[in-house]
Amino acid sequence: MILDCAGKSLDLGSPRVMGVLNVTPDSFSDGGRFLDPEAAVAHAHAMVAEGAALIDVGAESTRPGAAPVTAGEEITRLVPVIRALSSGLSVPISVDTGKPEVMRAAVAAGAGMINDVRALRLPGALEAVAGLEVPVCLMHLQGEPRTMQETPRYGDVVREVREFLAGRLAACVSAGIAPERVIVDPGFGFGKSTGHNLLLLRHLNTLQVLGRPILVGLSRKSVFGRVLGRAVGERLAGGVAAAALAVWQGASLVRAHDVAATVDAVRWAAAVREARAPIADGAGGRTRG
Ligand code: PT1
Repeated sequence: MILDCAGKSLDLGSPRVMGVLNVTPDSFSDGGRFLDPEAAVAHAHAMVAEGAALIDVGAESTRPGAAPVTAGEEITRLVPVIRALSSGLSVPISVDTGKPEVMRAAVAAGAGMINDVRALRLPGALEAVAGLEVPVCLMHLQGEPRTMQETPRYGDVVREVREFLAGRLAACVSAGIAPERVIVDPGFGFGKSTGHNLLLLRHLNTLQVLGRPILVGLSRKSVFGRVLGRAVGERLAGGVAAAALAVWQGASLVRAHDVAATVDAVRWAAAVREARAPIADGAGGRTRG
């Protein structure tokens, strides 16, 4: 499946890595490092050289407890970086935002995808995306970013996340957004306990009934701290293992900070997933389709 991201194509025929580019003063793992547009552009190019198929630029930190940002501030931080990237970068740029005015400004500056952790639930967001011609990632989030980790509650987390995403996909279609433009994401770490996150990864394959590509973001998240006892700078091996398991379960896109290592994990998991027994009839090593 090939997605058209404002003229740049994203080939999901095999799973890919989305590199994270934060232009925030307070991101949980690299806050403030890429606020300077030149440093941000250099980091994006480095991630593409490491094999990223897409760069996700965000100016609003949505990790638990992060401070809200106005649309004007988001636009001020994002637009110079997106402008600089869209001309020089071979891969598409996605913009991590829920605000309709930011979506429009980012696409006008050259972004080719919307990544919305609120799944187009802010007023005007569905209409904004309907009026743009780019793919959109719908993510599940329980509650509000600031307080979502206080009391995550589910009966059956896997089923509730799947039904939420099915509902948002239907809302997109009603708003005039073709389902072929939609990617879905269970939202690891967004209003989920350790057990909820583990169950969602264990049963990620059940999201395949939605018929849309699956994106996952686990890179450096606190669930690795809770399960493995690792600080934020020590979560690479856990993240790589999680990326492989996600691809094994059908994920098409893995959002990650550590691109080179994640690309190897994703390619390895895909190679094993696609392995087929040779036909034992003298077919000379050709494999079953
Ligand atoms: C994600 C994602 C995202 N994650 C998509 N976009 C973040 N589509 C930002 C923690 O527990 O998974 N999918 N955009 C980052 N969010 C978090 C959440 C960061 C939780 C850290 C934690 O540490």
